[in-house]
Amino acid sequence: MNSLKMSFSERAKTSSHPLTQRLLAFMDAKQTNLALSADVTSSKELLRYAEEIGPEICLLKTHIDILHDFDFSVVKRLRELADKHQFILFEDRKFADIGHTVSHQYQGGVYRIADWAELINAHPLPGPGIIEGLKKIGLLKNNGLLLIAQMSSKGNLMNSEYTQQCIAMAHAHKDFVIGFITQEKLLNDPGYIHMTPGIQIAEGKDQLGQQYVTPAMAIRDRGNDVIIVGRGILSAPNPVEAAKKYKQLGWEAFQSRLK
Ligand code: S5P
Repeated sequence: MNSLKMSFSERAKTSSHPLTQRLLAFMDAKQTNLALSADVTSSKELLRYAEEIGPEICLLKTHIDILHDFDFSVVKRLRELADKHQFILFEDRKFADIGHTVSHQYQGGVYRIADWAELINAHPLPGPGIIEGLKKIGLLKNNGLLLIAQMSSKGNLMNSEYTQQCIAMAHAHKDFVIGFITQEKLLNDPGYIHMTPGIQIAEGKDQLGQQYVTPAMAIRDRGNDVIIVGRGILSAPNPVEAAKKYKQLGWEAFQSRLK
């Protein structure tokens, strides 16, 4: 069956990964395929957005290392808000080193990412060892991994051969890799989730190479599942209203592809 035509709850049944099942269930129940990229530098702001925008999203993406006032109580509170509002926590750490090193970066250090972020991402560039290093830590906790198969930024080096190798690496670790960061749907397996950044209401770009497409282009035309929105929401005059708008646009685009 064409996975583009399936509801998220139907797709949940095709995956044995508890995180995939939970994410797809949230999406279906809350009728949202919106992820907030909460790229802010103060923990107060981060927690405020999680509380206020939490009801609109299926997933909250952090760059925890850009907080100027991090301490572990912030992620404890974030976890409480994720459970209260039913969204997944995704730390956008973009691991990119050998397996041994990433296992420490994931489990330890100041951030102890594996303890609170059920979802992380990695560049497959170093080879399968990076997945093995992360999986060693994450699998026992029922965490999951997204492989970065394509990027939104202009001039990035990920050609189609790289993307294909990334898909092959995902298949070899289907117990831990739950999907991709990508600009387009990569394969028809309903168990993989395609998440896409570089989204704003209108097409465009920023001053540093970021390129934007609209929610409809990303979801309806290119077959992605989740839109990841940062400044489109955070820089709006009213971020909560903006989040509601993106939620509506993302969901309408998803509905239109079911027809
Ligand atoms: O290809 C990518 C992959 C990612 S994860 N392009 C991206 O922009 N991202 C992330 O998505 C980026 O690190 C940032 O946190 C977010 C986009 O933010 P926006 O403000 O441009 O919407």
